[in-house]
Amino acid sequence: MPTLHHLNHSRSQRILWLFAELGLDFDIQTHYRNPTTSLAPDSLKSIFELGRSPVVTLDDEMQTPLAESGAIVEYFAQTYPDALLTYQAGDADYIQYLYWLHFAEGTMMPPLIAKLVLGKAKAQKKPIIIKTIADKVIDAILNAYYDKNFAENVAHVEKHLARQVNKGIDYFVGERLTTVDFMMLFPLEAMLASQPSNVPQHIKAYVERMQARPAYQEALDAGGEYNFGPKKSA
Ligand SMILES: N[C@@H](CCC(=O)N[C@@H](CS)C(=O)NCC(=O)O)C(=O)O
Repeated sequence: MPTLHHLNHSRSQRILWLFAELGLDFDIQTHYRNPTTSLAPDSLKSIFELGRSPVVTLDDEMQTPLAESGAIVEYFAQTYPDALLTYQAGDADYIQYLYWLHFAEGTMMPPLIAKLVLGKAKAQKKPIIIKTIADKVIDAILNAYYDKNFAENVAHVEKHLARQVNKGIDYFVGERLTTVDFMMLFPLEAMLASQPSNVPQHIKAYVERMQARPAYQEALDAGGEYNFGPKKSA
């Protein structure tokens, strides 16, 4: 049985959702972020030397840790082909499928993380003189690159999802749930959780559709703390 090394409030929610959609039996070991630094605890380093999550260990002889959420979703999609979570070379949707699968970590996540980290740096307490200068530098970096880059990505995703909706399709790519949905939901729901008023309509509707899936809900229950999930109504 595979073991998922899960980190609270993290990309490993992708894997919990994937496992729930596949109806897979698995063990879960939860590691908790340091509440001050948000970094993963050292316990994860004993599993995988970079100490990041998600990581899956398999019951194979090699005990090789399988890391990178994109690699994990591909591994399980290929191990369970009957679940039809991929498109293959020769399929009409293959190029789009491949593009968006890699877009998630390759293009969407980097400016999102940079904005998050720089926002945290700005919010940190510091003497007023240092703060004034530091904030100017941070704003200059954001203005020069990350804000524009992120806004372009969001517009690109929104346009794509509008095309899917016009075709009457609920999913990110092709005509059915694929590994792209597991990969793309995380940055989109992180964005929706942190700046709900700035999220365009098709992205918002897509996130809500995926979050309403029974397997997604099951994954939420399995994972515990997750800041980017749907807001619980009071
Ligand atoms: N590209 C990797 C990123 C892995 C990653 O950075 N995970 C974050 C959680 S979302 C992490 O473990 N952060 C804790 C740390 O860096 O200490 C993936 O998709 O799996």
